[in-house]
Amino acid sequence: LGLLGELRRAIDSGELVLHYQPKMAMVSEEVCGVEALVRWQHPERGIIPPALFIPLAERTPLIHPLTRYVIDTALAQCARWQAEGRTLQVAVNVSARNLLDDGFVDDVLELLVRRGVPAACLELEVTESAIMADPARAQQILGRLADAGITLSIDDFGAGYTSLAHLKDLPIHQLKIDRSFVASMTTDRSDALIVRAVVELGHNLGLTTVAEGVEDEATWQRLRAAGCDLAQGYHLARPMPASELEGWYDATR
Ligand code: G
Ligand code: G
Ligand code: MN
Ligand code: NA
Repeated sequence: LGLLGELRRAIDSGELVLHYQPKMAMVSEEVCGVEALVRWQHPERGIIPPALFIPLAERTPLIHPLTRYVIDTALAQCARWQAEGRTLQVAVNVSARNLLDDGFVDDVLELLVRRGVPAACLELEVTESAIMADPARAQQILGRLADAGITLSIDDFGAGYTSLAHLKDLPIHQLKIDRSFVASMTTDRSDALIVRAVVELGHNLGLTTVAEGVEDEATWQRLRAAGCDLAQGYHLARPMPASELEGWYDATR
């Protein structure tokens, strides 16, 4: 049995666990939410990172129950945090194949109702390539999700090739600037210019801008000076299990 064959069982038996990485507002330094990142706690192979099994799952219908499981688990966690007075929006990564699935929107709305979580507490991150796979359809699906009150972000922005014509018409709220630009903005003048241009583009389109992969204080300062709204990265915190995230979050308040 290859990894893929084992994955179905792994989803059902709770071997997939979520780690959470915080996002912080750059001016107020308030933690506004977390990104859920899945890991596979394999009984024999140890922890398997998502890069090793998500691409496999994406080639099969297995990505549907997998994404549903991740959203449901993140929403259940969000509901617990809310009950404990921790106001954290949770972001989940969504694959192209999820967006093209007829049942996706209804599934997400049903999970929100079942977990009793307001739609505003959920963010979905979609890559540019997922949107460009079928822009008209993506626009329609994203429109239904946005109408329901879910926050929508374009992940890894700048790494793909969203045409600006599409970007203008997409019902999205945030641009997450790809970490390849962010990581080198203190050493590479072009990357610094690109980051500033994306922040400006985002703001001109009425979008919140998020820098991912912020690894040091110098990068944080540059981003803040550029007017970037939110930051995420090792400089703040690594992705952590829920219990660890709670300790970290409580210490920032
Ligand atoms: O956590 P890590 O940096 O190893 O994640 C590697 C990649 O896996 C990232 O591109 C991330 O977006 C993706 N990823 C992590 N969790 C999920 C998930 O639940 N669903 C999807 N589709 N991708 C995920
Ligand atoms: O593609 P996506 O943006 O969803 O990927 C998120 C991935 O980026 C996660 O796997 C996470 O572990 C990783 N990540 C988060 N912060 C940093 C960082 O500061 N530096 C690097 N190199 N990777 C990061
Ligand atoms: Mn992401
Ligand atoms: Na990203």
